[in-house]
Amino acid sequence: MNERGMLVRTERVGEVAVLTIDSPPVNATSHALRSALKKSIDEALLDPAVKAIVLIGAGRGFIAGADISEFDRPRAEPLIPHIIAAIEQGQKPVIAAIHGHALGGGLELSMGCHYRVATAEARLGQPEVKIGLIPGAGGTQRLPRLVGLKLALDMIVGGDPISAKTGLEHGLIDQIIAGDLLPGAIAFAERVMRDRMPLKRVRDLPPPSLPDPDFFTRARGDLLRRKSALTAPQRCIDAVEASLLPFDQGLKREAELFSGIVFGDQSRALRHIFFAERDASKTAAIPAGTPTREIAQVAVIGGGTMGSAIALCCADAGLPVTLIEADAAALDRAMATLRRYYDGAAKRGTAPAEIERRLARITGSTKLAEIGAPDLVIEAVIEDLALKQKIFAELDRAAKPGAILATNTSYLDIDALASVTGRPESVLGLHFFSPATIMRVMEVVRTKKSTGAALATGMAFGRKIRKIPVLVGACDGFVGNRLLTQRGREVERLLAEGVAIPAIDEAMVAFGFPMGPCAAGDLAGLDISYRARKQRGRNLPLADAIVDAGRLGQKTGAGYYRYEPGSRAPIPDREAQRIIDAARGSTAQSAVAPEEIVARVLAAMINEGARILEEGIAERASDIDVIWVYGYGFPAYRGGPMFYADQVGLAALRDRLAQSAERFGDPGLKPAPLLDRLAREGKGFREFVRTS
Ligand code: 3H9
Repeated sequence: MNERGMLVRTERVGEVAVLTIDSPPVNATSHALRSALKKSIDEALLDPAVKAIVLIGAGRGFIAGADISEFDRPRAEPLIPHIIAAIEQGQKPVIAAIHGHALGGGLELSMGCHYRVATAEARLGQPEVKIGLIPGAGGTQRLPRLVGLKLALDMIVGGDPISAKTGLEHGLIDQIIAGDLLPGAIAFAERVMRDRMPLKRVRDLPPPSLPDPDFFTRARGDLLRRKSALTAPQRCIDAVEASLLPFDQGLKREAELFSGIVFGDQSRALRHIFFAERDASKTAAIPAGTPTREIAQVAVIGGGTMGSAIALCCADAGLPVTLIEADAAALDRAMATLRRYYDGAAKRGTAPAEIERRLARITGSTKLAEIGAPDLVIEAVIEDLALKQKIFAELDRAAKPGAILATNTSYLDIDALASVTGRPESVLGLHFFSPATIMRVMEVVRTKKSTGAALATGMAFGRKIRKIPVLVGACDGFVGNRLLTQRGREVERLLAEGVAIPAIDEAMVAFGFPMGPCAAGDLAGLDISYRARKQRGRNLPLADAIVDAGRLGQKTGAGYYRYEPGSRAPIPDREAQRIIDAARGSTAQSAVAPEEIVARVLAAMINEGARILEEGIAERASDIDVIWVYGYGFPAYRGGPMFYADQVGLAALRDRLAQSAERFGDPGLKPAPLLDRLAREGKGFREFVRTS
């Protein structure tokens, strides 16, 4: 919005009216913006001095689409199609001038204009599918008419944007403007007037032609093979197929399909995650304007699975990194891991020169004194407090003043690590999730003494290496692993009742997890959680029995399942069941319904989430959702455990937990006080706001 509070500003340049859309941060088409835009276009169309109109965005881009926060409410007119109708019915050329992003409703609006010009760096896309929607303002009808069915379907079902160059090649863009966009767009408008170029209405183009008769059957088959539980991609195909119909019929079909999913659970959950992901970086612990230290150089201590992966994340993001290992043999192993990763990257298409550049950013050494002058050191050695304290004391001496010392511990006391240094204010946790090169989330753990500047730097570092950083409090397991522990306890209880291993996994996969908890344990290595339990004096007799039998998961060819050499496919194994039966002293099988398995496992996790919120370990429920969606594969279309809890209803959850606590004699299952309170007040976790 400009200084006069106007969302759309009109200026005249000769006979061209320039309408600048100015609604930070991304010019999303809120109701207010749509109203202002419709009014400005109507005025320009009526003004006899105006012969052509240029639409341009102020700030970072053209328009990022509809205002996603408005989809929970009934849509208020004017809608984007009304604005497009005004343009199409008008007799003056309207040119969309695109820089940055033209996404969703933004691209749809531009396709309602007669011409589109763009800067070379502009990105054009229909990302609605990523928030569980289809384009709803004519995109499924106009895009295929402009670029053909194949590219349109790819863009609408995949949701990824294309470049202006690709847009130009396929007829979406009429011209790429080399210099400044606005003068270039005005010059284009003047040419349209001078040469009396036709007012091209995309709706008047003939329907796209089918590349082959099986085109849509194949597209549906591809989707089926991906076994996606998402509804939106299917609806996208249906809507694009309707572009074969006469335009208005296709538009009507699009509107029906859009209405059918916009209030559905999947889209609501995905929209929640969209905002949750962005909210995670806003935290009261880091006041606005807190300075961050620039991270130009990183050191990683420990080149095991985690340490190597963290070094790779840094190198991939352009950061030079020194990797320190205890001895030459361990360093060789770590370097071999890095090379294997880049061999994989080469197979996936990364150019050899790029791989060389990334590898060259990683220097290995066996001496802590050789860390150089990093701005950030991340310790990722085994979970041994005494060893970590020794390393932190040494790091405090070796690292330059002001450098941040971080630990990747999953559960050890970070304050105890900070206490051995002379810079406890610069110590924090940076907890990565396995596999760290893939999982997008990172917990930034604050200690009692970490300063806002240190935390802000940790968060900025997370963004720099393309993670979603979430600030959490220090405690045993932080946020993610505390819920994981509860999941493990409930799985153990189900196993003890005689529920078969595959039955548990199948139920969780049917709910939407990419793999079940037992298969996930096999993948991660069962010895890791086993060791963590033993260090803390905890037992899970059945899970322990599997490890005690030498079955550590995929790496030993057997865990909860068995694995053929070279294969990661879990095969149900009688021997694993026999070990569990021996440990529980029974062979009696019990059939618990899949829905009941899921409900029990999730209730235990959600209860822990409530405790975490109450203790202030997470700032808001949606942070827990972000951690579980991006750190553990909780299905995004279910919104994360706390969002899901709100859908189920907290009163029902509380009653279930109370019954389970009594039935199993486990006080850990008693409803958390916060869950109980919110349930009594008829509220959800979404409404929980910390007051202290
Ligand atoms: C649609 O268009 C449906 C149509 O078919 C019409 C149907 C009738 N709405 O991501 P960032 C906020 S559906 C509301 O951090 P970046 C965002 O929350 C829409 N808010 O920046 C954040 O706020 P805050 C289709 C939005 O530079 C701030 O803007 N479009 C929207 O990393 C900055 O965002 C999409 O799905 C929005 N549409 O990335 C595009 N977009 O500062 C969604 C952003 O308070 N957006 N915000 O945290 C994006 O992909 C990225 O935001 C974008 C910028 C690439 C644009």
